[in-house]
Amino acid sequence: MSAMQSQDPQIFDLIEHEKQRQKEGIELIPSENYTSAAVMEACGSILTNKYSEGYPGKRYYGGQENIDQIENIAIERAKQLFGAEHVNVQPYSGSPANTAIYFALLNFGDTVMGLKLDHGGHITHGLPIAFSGKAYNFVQYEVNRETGRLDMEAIRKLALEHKPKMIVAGFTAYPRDIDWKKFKEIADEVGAISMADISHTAGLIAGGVLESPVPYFDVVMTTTHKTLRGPRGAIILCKEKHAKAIDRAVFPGLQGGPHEHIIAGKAIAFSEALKPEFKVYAKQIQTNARHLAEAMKAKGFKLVSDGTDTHLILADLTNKGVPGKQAQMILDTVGITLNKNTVPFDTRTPMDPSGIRLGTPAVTTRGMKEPEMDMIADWLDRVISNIEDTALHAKIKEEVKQMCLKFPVPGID
Ligand code: DSN
Repeated sequence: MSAMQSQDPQIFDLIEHEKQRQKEGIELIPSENYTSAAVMEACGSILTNKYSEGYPGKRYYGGQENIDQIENIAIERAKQLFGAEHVNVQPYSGSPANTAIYFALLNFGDTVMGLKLDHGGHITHGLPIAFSGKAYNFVQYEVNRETGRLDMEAIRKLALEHKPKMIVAGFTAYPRDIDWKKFKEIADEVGAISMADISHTAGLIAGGVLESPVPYFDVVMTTTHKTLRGPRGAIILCKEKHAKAIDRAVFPGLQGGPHEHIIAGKAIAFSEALKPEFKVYAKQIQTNARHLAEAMKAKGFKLVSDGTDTHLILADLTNKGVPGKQAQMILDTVGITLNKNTVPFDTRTPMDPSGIRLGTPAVTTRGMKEPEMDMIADWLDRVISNIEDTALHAKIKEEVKQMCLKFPVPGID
């Protein structure tokens, strides 16, 4: 019996049920993944006991001889993986990382440009009710109504009009590749700092499938747990000239003691992403997403931007007559997990939007390929086209489970 099982059976049982859910279901939330057993061991290690405010070689507490080495290894591996001049591995997660970047390089009230949340941006990219939207004067750009894609000329015009101090690119619900060079050109033209949030696509960039903003941009950040497949957390990469400001903003500006158990997990994930097999994984994520997108289109799904270049698909279910919330709820009951999502120019509300967002990082980690993508498209179609048919849902739930059990889950099986 494990220590947790005997001491706290209530939590133990819930984790066991969650294990079962993760094994028997299809995980399509595009920001989720299955991290390796090695990463999980680091995150569950005795490193959680240690405080280490400061940076390697400049800490406030004693006993740092091992911690400093771990953090330095994480930094060096991240630099190598992304070709970055400077890396801070301490941000607790994506939102604190973005906040630290703004705190480092802007003054409160400065004008910043970011993509609107319901067009694929993030709450930290200037949502009016969020800290970003309250502390800074965010001017929000949109995608084009007809194409569902960024209109770089419209973005340039907005930048020329508002002269932002920073332009934020990189998104959470945008299925297409991003023209980093063009964004950088626009930023340079108006004298803005260029900031890229590659939280969703970092694994595809590290795996060489998508172009990287790191050579061009002043600052780039990513969470470490999405396509990058590491532990929950984030890192900030920047040009050397911003290094001091970024480090000071993370600590002591915004955070206290870094989570060194997670930093150890990040270091392990970076070494995994540096291996040749990660390139194969990244390519297959994209191949699976493209295949799934085409298979969904063949079943009459309407996709925002008509497809994907990445790991992510955004479907507008208006033509299917099923709102995103209901689709998410019913798909949950058959073991298919994805999330309801607004689509650009949505006429419904964020809590009950028109769309669903799905992606392939987790299913690709399990080894699923094109034939399984066809099966997934078929199940999505049968469930959504028969949203009230509980007998059919029960049958599909069993089919989903039988397929899933053929594909091991790293860290569980
Ligand atoms: N929650 C993340 C996502 O799902 O994209 C963004 O913070």
